[in-house]
Amino acid sequence: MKSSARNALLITALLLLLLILVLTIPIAKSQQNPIPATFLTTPTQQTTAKQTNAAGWPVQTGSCVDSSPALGDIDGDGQLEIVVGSDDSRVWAFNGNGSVAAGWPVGTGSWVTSSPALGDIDGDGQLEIVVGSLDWCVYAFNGNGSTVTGWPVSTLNWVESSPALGDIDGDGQLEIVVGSYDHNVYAFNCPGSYSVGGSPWPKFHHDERNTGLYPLPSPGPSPSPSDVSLLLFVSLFLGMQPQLQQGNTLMLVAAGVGVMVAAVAVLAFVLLRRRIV
Ligand SMILES: [Ca+2]
Ligand SMILES: [Ca+2]
Ligand SMILES: [Ca+2]
Repeated sequence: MKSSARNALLITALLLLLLILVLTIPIAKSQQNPIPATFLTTPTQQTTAKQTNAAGWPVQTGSCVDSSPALGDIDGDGQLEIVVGSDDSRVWAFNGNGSVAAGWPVGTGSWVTSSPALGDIDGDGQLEIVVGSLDWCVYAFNGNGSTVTGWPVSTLNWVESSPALGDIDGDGQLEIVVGSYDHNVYAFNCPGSYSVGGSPWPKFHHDERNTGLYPLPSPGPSPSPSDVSLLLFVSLFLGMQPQLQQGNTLMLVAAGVGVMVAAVAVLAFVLLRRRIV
């Protein structure tokens, strides 16, 4: 092969490498700081929530509401309920339209300033509601408002704290962690196996960032740089637009770079052929 042909091939390879790097570096950076699925709400949804009440809301309890609401499908009907404590000494559960859920509210011995946590604490596949009360006790209720066997459990003073659910000792079983005005932090064993899906609202304000947002369906895994490179070459040789899961912008960038790569390759091929012939 002539030196000019080798040079053309080398230049083409370098151009291809440069284009792939230009595409994959921003994607690699985005994977280092992924946007949580829970933040993916539209500006329209946020604006509407601030300006007007949802149909059926607000709803009344019997006193002040210091507790923060927790969301979950506590009755298994596929719709979210809203669970919250009240200073009327009760725990309330509302349907999405503001009506009181069947079996609720349920009483405790004093104000419920604690915020509920929702999880499957007994391993039966159904959600339970765990919440503290100023009657010194931690309560656990089934989705229909009945009390879970073995609960409530008592501390030595008010339980203003909000329970947190998780496997704190790595044994695959759930623990309930909660503080008390008696200066202690308690961790109660539960028979339920721990899983993220089994505890959709495991703590105050839902998650470690205290977003208070119920998780949206996952957008799916982000494409790796190698996947993107492969898609580019597929688009180059088959003339297809690559389908990625990071939105239209990335799709357009990938398609544009694919076209550029194809153009460079064709140009290099023509130049090389002229040299050889
Ligand atoms: Ca429901
Ligand atoms: Ca359960
Ligand atoms: Ca555990």
